[in-house]
Amino acid sequence: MSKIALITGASVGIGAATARALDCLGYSLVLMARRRDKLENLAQDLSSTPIIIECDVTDQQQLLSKLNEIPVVDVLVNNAGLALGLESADKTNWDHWDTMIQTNCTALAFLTRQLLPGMVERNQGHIINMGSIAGTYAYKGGNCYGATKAFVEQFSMGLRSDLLGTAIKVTNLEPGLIGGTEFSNVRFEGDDAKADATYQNCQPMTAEDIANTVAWLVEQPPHLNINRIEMMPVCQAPAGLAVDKG
Ligand code: 8X3
Repeated sequence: MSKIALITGASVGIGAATARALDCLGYSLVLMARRRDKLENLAQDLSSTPIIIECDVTDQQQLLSKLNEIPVVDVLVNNAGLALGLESADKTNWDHWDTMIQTNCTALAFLTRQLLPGMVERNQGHIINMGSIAGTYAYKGGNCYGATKAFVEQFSMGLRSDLLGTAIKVTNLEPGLIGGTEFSNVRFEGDDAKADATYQNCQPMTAEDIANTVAWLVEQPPHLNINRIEMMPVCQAPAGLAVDKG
């Protein structure tokens, strides 16, 4: 019987690419996202029919009502997340911060909390959390987004601690700059010029680069847990601390 992977934020970007990659490995998929039409389009590309769960991960009541549609999950890819804005912390829009905290932290923890008891009972599972290099390295305007991803990193390591003694794996995957997805368009609220400028004169990673890494992760032998993977394109590096001499 094929293994089952649940991917949140599966409609586009890393989520959709991960669905394709795990489909190639023979996984049965549970695809969760708000936009059913995009999930249905994605389903056309897959070799087996996925379970489609139209759900806003930040809506806990809605999510609870969908839990009975979710079968026993072997791999949970907590991918749903977003960055909003790049303003300085003193000028930022509070709603942006609130939405990032609700989506990147609260929803991720909530869904994990729902599925974890079953994984522990079966002594089987792999939780792959989508972190970010922004959780480790601060950059201007990264403020709350980076903090949410630091939460994801520490949450992942906390899960590792709690799950010691079980066969359940936890990995925090921490990508840097990725092009060709909605990420920057969402961050800049549809300002395509700003989004495009992010990738000018550099070659960012692709959603497929990250999906291939997820596929590699789930292929590792049972005794091996990859705690964290940090990924950047060659054109990106942690460029050191800033000093204001003005
Ligand atoms: C986003 C990574 O480098 O675009 O998670 O800030 S970066």
